[in-house]
Amino acid sequence: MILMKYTGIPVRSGLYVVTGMEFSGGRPYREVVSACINGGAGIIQLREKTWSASRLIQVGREIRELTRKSGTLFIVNDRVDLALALEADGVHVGQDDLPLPVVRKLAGNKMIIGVSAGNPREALEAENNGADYIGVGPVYPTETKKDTRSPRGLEILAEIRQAVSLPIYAIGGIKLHNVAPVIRAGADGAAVVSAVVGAADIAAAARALTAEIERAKKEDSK
Ligand code: TZP
Ligand code: MG
Repeated sequence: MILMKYTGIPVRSGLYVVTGMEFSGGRPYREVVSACINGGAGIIQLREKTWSASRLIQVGREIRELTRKSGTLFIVNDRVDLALALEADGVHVGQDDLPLPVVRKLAGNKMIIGVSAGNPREALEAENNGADYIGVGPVYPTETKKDTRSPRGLEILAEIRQAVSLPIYAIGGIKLHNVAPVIRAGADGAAVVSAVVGAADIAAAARALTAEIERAKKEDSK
């Protein structure tokens, strides 16, 4: 179980689900998020790049309600203003978003801040500037994010693991069949979009991934 440095909030599991409505076939947000939670996701991130602020707030409120009831962490992608307005547990920023010190100033010390890092230098900088966790990716090739860098591979994940002590979530092309190696390479958890929100049975997909992550972690600690 991972503890976030500032908040001390425990995370239910190593599965981090990032939303993306275009992958979930028109199913209502409430249904998708409830299924992720029922399947054991520890973190849900609201990530809808094309949505207006008003739609994000509307759906964010529903997610806040569902995540709060279940003890699941709720993270908002990119927007610290929306994260604050929604009383989310945290915000996730990339290298081209507001710089971490600025986000920390706005968010205060009670909010989780996750930062995307693609190499050890970015990861160390995030750690030194007070990030709570690092997202590393894309580890494997992915069709979900078009503007992303080339796949980082398990080697860079392992290098980043050596460089920082923060919790690491690997992302990008992670599926049930290839999640164990990312845990073995040093990730504390796996962040996925299509493998869960694109599944026919979202809860079952989340449950299987959660179990596989936990199995790989146990194997790792033997
Ligand atoms: N950041 C790096 S890869 C990615 C994001 C948001 C998309 C991951 O999606 P999928 O479907 O799990 O490959
Ligand atoms: Mg971003």
